[in-house]
Amino acid sequence: MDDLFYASLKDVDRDVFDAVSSEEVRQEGINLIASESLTSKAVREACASVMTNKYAEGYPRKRYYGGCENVDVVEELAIERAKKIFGAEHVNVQPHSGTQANLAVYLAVLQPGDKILSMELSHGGHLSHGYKINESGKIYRGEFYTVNKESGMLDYNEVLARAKEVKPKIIVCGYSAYPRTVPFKEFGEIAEEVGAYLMADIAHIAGLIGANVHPSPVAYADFITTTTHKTLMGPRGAMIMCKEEYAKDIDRAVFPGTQGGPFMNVIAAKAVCFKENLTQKRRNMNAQIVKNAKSLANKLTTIGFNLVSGGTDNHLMLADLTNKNLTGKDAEAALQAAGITLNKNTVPYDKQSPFVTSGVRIGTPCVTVRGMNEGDMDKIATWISDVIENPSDENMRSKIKSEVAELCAKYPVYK
Ligand code: DSN
Repeated sequence: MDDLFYASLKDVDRDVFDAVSSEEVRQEGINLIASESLTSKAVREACASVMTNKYAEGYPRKRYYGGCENVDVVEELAIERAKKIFGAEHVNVQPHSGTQANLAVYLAVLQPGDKILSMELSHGGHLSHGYKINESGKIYRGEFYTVNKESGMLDYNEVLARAKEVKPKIIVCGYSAYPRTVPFKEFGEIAEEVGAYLMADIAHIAGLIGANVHPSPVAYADFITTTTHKTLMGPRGAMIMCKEEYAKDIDRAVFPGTQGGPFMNVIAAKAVCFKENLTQKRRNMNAQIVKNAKSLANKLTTIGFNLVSGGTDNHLMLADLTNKNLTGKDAEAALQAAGITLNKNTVPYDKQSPFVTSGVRIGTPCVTVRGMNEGDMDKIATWISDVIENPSDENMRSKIKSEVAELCAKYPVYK
């Protein structure tokens, strides 16, 4: 081995080392991005392990490469633990991302041109649910349902009527920006009535489901996909769960259908995060994520914010800023300048473009993981309000920025 092989990142590549160090500092700020979380040291150790070196096309004990005895152990552990968390019959832990997982399900059961019925993107859906600029909408035909205009919530009769009109091959439920409980049972009934498969994309709420603070789709959905890096607090990646009768089709659709070699270091980290999710500590944490979201939503409502659907049942809320005369884009920038990171987001029936938007999405996973509680949510709500009501007041922003730093110092992420 040469010297380069043993040298540390700091010595080999100062540019990358500095960017990583700055990212560590940035992550000590307030992060309200609903789709992000923080990984444990153990998860990060597995991610950075020597398993990154191993090719393992195939599945445990049926590989196309020699030397897979150790990676087989971690893949089997990941599968077994995921089954335990969710009570699923079959699990595939190889998908590299949520979009890859969704595409594999479509490949397993759809033919080109078949119809996917899912939530309209601007109402909280996802690109990979049949949207036309994504492969899912190029190969298959995306048709969409919406939330009810008055309530901002899903309406069973409206979705059923749309399903009867579209006659889809698959219905997708589970969202990126829906603050309410997903009615999986009702979706199961609708899918049965129109003879469609049901796929639940639980990426955002998987940790909440594992902790029993959101109902599970397992009894109703044919296929369940999720990323592992949101409320599950695992590495960036995904998995698919399904009934045993679809196991072979799903496995074939992942490999060799849509992917080659699995990322075995990431699968090792998935196994670790699933073990963590089986503990009472993680269940409590997911319950606290929901409590904090409710608390933040209540405070924001009290001080004059319009939340889509009037509040939240899960880890996120959508604030409609139309009454504040500020776009989501400008609110995101103003809050960032005050040390608060979140993302602009369309609200249902938005008149602004997806790049500008009328709203912001606010999520509580990251602040909860580091230990913040309901009292801290009150402070965060007040800062959000002060910044949004005074978007060009730089003095106010810098005052808030130091208060934010003070609160964050009480809850360090990387000790
Ligand atoms: N899952 C999306 C989000 O909610 O941020 C990104 O694809």
